[in-house]
Amino acid sequence: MEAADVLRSNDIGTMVTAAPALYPHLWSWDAAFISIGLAHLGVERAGQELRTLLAAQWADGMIPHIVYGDRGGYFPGPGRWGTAELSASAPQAPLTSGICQPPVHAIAVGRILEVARRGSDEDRAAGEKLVLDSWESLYRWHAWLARYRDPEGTGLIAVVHGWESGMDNSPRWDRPYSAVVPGPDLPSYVRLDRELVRDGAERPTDVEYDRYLWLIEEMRRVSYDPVKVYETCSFLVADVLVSAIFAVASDVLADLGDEFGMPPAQVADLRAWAARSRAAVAASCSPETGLARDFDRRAGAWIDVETLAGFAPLICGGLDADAERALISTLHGPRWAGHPDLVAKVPPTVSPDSAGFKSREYWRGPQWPVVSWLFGWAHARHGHAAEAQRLRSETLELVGDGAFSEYYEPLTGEALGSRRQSWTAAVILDWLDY
Ligand code: 2M8
Repeated sequence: MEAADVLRSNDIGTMVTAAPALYPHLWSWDAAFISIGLAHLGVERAGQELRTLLAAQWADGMIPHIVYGDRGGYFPGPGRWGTAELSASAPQAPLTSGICQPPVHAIAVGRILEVARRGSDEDRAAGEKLVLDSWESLYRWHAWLARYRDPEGTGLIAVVHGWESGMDNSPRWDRPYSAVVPGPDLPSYVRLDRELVRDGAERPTDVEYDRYLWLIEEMRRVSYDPVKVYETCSFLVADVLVSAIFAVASDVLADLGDEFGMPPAQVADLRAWAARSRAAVAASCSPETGLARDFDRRAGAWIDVETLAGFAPLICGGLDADAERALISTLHGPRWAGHPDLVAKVPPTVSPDSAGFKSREYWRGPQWPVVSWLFGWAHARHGHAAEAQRLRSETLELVGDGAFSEYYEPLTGEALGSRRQSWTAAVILDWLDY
């Protein structure tokens, strides 16, 4: 009931904001997870959430990472991006940011349909209508990623900003960000997040923020043209977790396409993208650690930083059975989710045994319930039922304080970041209704 209350109280009518104060707008991948939670309260409202997001899809196919509502309260706001003035592809309304986030949306549509089919006739009809109404938009979104973020057809999808990964300040990005040098003409700005999360150690640093804002300047200068962004942006990294999500979401979308009679040529595209990305994720694995790696396209080098993203092959499959079993054991073993110092056996974003581990700092160590759900969903899909159950019960334990926090301190279980974060409540609702 409390999880449902979080979603209802963050619902401003047209959208469920990602969090009440810190994130008072709609975020792309949050909206997908939120819609899964909403499905348990009513399939129609779940579909509406995705429709709000898809209504902001750019003409070229990109789904933007933020869709702004009409309240301010977040920096950077639409004025800082200037997408409506600068890009012919961006919508004039609603206003959006100029980058994207991980493509989890087809996963959400698939899950909503499952939930809908267990409900009333109206729920079932609403779930099926959502598939029919969203399929083409999602196909165009996947086509955009394949075309503009992997123009050489490697299978690894690139991000041009740490925000696009969703794991904004992960140590994965430290080296690529060290090559992002803000110019003296970076317009001044005032962070609002630091007013809302008082403990600075829980948020990215000011040095990091300067780089985040500088990348926006670079993109403004090429009017968000995706070809020029790819060519000129000083941050360009092939993201192995985004690629794994892209692969499995393409599988889900292709299966829905077959079932609902969508054009066979488009379904074939999705299957080809899925196969290519799955193979590329598997091929990225480090011979030493077995973990998948990002590739810094600007530096031309693999990023050998050990983080939770290294378990990307467990999201999309594609390893041989022995390698997959070994990776599962590592994820649930004593260096990661089974680390003896953790309060709950939920994977931290960085292992406590890693030099880069920071127990309170955002994507540098804390446990994120939403990421745990994603791994749990993938475990169930790939036949690892016991491990899926463990993630579910351990995450429910972690969030048992009822704060529905954005993230948790792994060594103490302390709630961190925003309270009443929508995607945390949403995945808990889904798990309670399994
Ligand atoms: C965080 O990112 C935003 C920028 O997009 C921020 O820090 O202001 C990340 O955790 C991201 O993954 C998430 O989608 C967003 C909203 O919850 O917050």
